Amino acid sequence: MARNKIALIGAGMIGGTLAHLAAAKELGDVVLFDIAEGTPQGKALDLAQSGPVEGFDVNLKGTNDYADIAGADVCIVTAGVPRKPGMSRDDLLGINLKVMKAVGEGIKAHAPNAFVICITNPLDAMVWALREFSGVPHHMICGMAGVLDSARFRHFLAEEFQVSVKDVTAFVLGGHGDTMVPVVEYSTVAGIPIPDLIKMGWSTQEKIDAIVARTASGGGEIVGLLKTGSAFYAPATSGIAMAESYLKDFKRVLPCAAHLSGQYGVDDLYVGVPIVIGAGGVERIVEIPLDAKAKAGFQKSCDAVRELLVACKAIDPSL
Ligand code: TXD
Repeated sequence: MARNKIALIGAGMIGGTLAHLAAAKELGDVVLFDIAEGTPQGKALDLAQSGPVEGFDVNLKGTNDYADIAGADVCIVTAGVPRKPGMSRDDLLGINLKVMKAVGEGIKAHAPNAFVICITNPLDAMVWALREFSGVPHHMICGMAGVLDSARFRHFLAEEFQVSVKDVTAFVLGGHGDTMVPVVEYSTVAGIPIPDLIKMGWSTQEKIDAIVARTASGGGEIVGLLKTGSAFYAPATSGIAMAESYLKDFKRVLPCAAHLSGQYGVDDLYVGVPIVIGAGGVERIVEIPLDAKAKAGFQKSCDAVRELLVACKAIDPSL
């Protein structure tokens, strides 16, 4: 049986980390694509040379030619520019929308049957634009944001509760970052919801509220520290979890930006909801009942995403 083929469109900080994780986990052969000449080729060769030490047998190739992504099973897209201090994710829209057009055309021409995972920011708008430009079916594309936001939430909760991260689950909805909606009633330690943990004296409402706020601005906190770019280890790890669930038909239930066609009362919008990712791509949208507060937060998130789409259409009338 031929190995899976994973195409990474963008060989920057996240792209290089994606390649490293995909190779170390032997998810399949890796093609690193970028417009920067030398970067994908250099990173692919360097990673290949780590193979004998790490013990992985996969082929890694760097390229500036879209033809080399032909037949990819998965395409993970990080092409574009990241934030610098003082920039919002939305400030990236003008530049990265043009990048999504080029990437979408590359995927359409060479890997139309791939499962596409978009990471480029502003994520909720870029995944929609990439779908428009690439023409892939709605169930074969989603955006990585919620897995990262919930990972940040889970890390802070595990620290607060002094328990293993393995036993902390987090439920986030909505747009990436500032407008994300953590649903504390569905976030648990070993199945015990956070409100019950507060009643059990494990924490206080104030501390949990502060954790929610820190999670929502988690990306900006790292941009402020790094100064030269944004987070890349946790984003790459999150993208790989989604790719692995597709390639191995794990049917994981993960928060991702997916196409809604009426679920949550939302039609024709990509926004963060829990989905089931298996060999069929986005196999199911998980629709949970929301209380008034969560419903209001989710609606605010959807409104913010729709505003970004208006901005996209103003820039590119073909959308
Ligand atoms: O949760 C999330 N979705 C976010 C996403 C988490 C963190 C970062 N997020 C976004 O991912 C970030 O705001 C950026 O939009 C992307 C990629 O971030 P990264 O840190 O990897 O940026 P780099 O290191 O600048 O890499 C981007 C690469 C770089 O090598 C460019 O040469 C390349 O993209 N690039 C292109 N490749 C192909 N085609 C085109 N047109 C192109 N333009 C730039």
